Amino acid sequence: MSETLTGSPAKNYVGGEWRDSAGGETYEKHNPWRPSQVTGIYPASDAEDAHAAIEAAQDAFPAWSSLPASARAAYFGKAANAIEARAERIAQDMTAEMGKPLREARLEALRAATILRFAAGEAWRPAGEMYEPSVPNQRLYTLRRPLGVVALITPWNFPIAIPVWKLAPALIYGNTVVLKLGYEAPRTGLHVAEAFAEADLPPGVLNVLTGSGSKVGAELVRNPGVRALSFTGSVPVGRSVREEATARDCRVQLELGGHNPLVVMADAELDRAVEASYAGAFWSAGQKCTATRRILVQDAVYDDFRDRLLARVEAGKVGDPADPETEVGPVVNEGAMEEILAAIERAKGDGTVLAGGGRGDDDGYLIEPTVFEGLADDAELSCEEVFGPVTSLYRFSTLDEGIERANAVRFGLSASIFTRDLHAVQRFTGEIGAGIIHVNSQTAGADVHVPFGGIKGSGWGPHEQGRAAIEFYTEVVTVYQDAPLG
Ligand code: UN1
Repeated sequence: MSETLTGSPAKNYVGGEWRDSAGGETYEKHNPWRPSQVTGIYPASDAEDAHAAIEAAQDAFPAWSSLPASARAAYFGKAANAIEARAERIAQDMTAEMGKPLREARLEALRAATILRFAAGEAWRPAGEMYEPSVPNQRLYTLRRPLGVVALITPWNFPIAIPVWKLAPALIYGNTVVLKLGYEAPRTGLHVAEAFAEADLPPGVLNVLTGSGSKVGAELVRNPGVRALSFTGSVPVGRSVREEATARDCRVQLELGGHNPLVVMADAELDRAVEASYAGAFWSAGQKCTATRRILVQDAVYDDFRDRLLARVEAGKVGDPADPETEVGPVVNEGAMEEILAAIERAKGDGTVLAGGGRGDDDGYLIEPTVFEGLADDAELSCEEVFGPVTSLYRFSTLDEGIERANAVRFGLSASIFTRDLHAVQRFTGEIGAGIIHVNSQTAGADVHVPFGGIKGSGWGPHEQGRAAIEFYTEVVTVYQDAPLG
């Protein structure tokens, strides 16, 4: 049996058992800060493992879906306690395997427990509606029913929050789950399986697989046993998932990329806007779909803002992600680093580098926090998502221009405005093309109890999280219930 740094089993969790992959294949995960360090060896699952997981989930569905929701919720309380009890280990593992700075990893581990507690509360909320009938002696109402087996394909960049924010509503509404973890962060997600195992969740209700999207993910997309599929990841993969799964009438939800603007008006509290820009662009090394990719600053304060942002970049703590002071750590792997550096090199031909622009460590996959200016709105970096610590400054004059240029991308996930002007806020919240809008706060971040999701090219299907999650994980049926005549 392979062991992780923390000594827990590194296996799939299927039908309530810890299993190696059917084919016995494994893969090694390395630490992006010190790449010679192996953080664990994990099952390289394939279609056979997906079949076994789907079958286990199908077998578990009748009993799980007929439990009262409050009985399902009882497992959530225990699993949330188990996650809290091991939160520091989860955070350490997350930092070691995918490089998220420890201070953010700690918050994310606790956020997972909060999501479970919120979802447990859903057990006591109405799951249908009564209507006035059109005829005598009738009850007319809707029921929300679980779908069956749902598959969750999750990314490495929020390796516990995203799996949990998908599985929590899926399970509480009575579905059973096959969860595929991000290839680059299996250990973090396996902690969730361990927490539910400790909570004595019935076997097969939650099945967790590690491995690649092309092998295990692809089978979840095509297998007719999967009734609904929620995917967070890249635009091209998301689109092909949508094509294939919708063609077989599988319900699909996609959370994809972003190209999120932060607009600074001349009356903004500049230091606050600088802080939010730094956090939005560089925390987690910019590897969030909600990261700040474009900072649009009104003429009158542009130079002042730029100086303050560059001073903040200079003062930022960059390096070892396991140091709790570190704000910016490495990117996830060598391939990602090469891609980001290549995009930076190309952008040097389109604009000026004000800060960073290169690799920050000989060994770790660290990229210096990088700020561009002078890029045209149609330059590659102004339109395409580069998933790393890279952001650009743009100068604008009127609010109309700021909104129009902020909207001039195909994505629409999150957006921020910094201003004291209520008129500007009303215009921005009414017109900006984004599913998540922040006023005087950074573009990233997501509370557990409100909808999360993009518009335009950033997503597909109902939003996630909060009460909104009920839309994806249940089907509505309408019941005309006439009383017997006699
Ligand atoms: C956040 O900003 O805290 O993959 C969440 C992503 C998004 C989640 C962002 N789906 O980056």
